Amino acid sequence: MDRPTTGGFTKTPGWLDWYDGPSKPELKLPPGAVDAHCHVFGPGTEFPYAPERKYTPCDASKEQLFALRDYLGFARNVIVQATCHGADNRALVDALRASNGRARGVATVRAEVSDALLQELHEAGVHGVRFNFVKRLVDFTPKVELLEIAARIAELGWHVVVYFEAADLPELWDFFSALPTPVVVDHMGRPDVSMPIDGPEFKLFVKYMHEHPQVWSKVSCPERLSHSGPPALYGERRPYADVVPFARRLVEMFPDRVLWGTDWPHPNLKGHMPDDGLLVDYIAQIAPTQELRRKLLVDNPMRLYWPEE
Ligand code: 0GY
Repeated sequence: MDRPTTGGFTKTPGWLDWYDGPSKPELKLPPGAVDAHCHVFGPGTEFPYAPERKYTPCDASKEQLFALRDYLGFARNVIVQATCHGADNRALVDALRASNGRARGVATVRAEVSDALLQELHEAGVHGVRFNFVKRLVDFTPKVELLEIAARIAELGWHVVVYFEAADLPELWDFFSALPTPVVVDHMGRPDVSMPIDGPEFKLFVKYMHEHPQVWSKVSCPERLSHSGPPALYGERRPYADVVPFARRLVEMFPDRVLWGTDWPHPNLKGHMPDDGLLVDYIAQIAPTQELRRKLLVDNPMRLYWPEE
C-alpha cells in the first residue's frame, strides 16, 4: 500500500512502510503486558519532522499504535522518541496525553532544555531520556553535555536509554558507568549474531551487565539483528532463530533487568518488514516460562515506567 508521508514531507527513497496486516499471535501475553519500545512518527501535517533528521519515515500515528497494542494483546506502551523528530517531543507528548495513562515515554532533550519543559514532559508521562550513539542516525553530542542532562533528569527519577553498536561499547563503557541513573540498553547493544555467543563481543556485553546492576537491556529487535530471517520462516512462527540464543541468555541471566518491545513502526529496516504478530510469538522462544514472561513483559517495565502502581 502506498502511504506517502504528508505535510510537505516525502519518505526517504526505499523506505519500507510498516506491515498493515499482522497475524494474531499464538502466544497469550500475561495480563498487563507492556510493549516497552515503540515509536510514533508524525503525522507530518501535525508534527513536522526535525530539520536535522537523517531519514523521513512514513507517518505512524498514535491511533495506529494503540490499535496495534489492542490487537496484539498488550495493555500499555512505552513510546521512545525517534531521531526523525529530533528533540521536538510534541508527537510523543500528544500520544502520551491521549493514552489515558496507558503509555509512558522516553524523550530526547538538549543540554539547554528548561526546567519548565522537563517538568511538562514529566507530567505527560516521560520517565527517561535517550542518548543515541548510532552514527548513521545522529550528529555527535559532547559527552559533557550528556552528563549535564543526566544529572538533571536523575532528580526527576528518570533513567537514560542508550542506543549504540556493539563495536562502540569499549569506548562508551566509562561514560555509561558514570551515569547517575539506571541505564537501559536498546536491542542488546546490537550484537553481530553471526559471531559466537561466547565470543569476545557478546561476552563483553554480558560482563557489562553483570558488573553494573543498574544496567537493563531490551531484548528486542530480532528483525534488525537476524541474518536467518524471515522471510524464509514466515508462517512457521519460530522466526529469527539466530538471535534467540543471545536474547535468551540475557533473559535467563538477568530476568529482573530485561524489557521487550515491538519497535513498531520499525524504522530503517531493509529487506523485510516484520509481522508484529510473529514478533510476539518470538517472545516464547527467548522467555520460555510463564514466570520469565511475566517479569519481562509486566513486572520489569512496570517497575521502571509505572513505579507508583
Ligand atoms: C530503533 C531503531 C532505529 C532508529 C531509531 O530513533 C531512531 O531513529 O531508533 C534504527 O534505525 O536502528 O530501534 O528504533
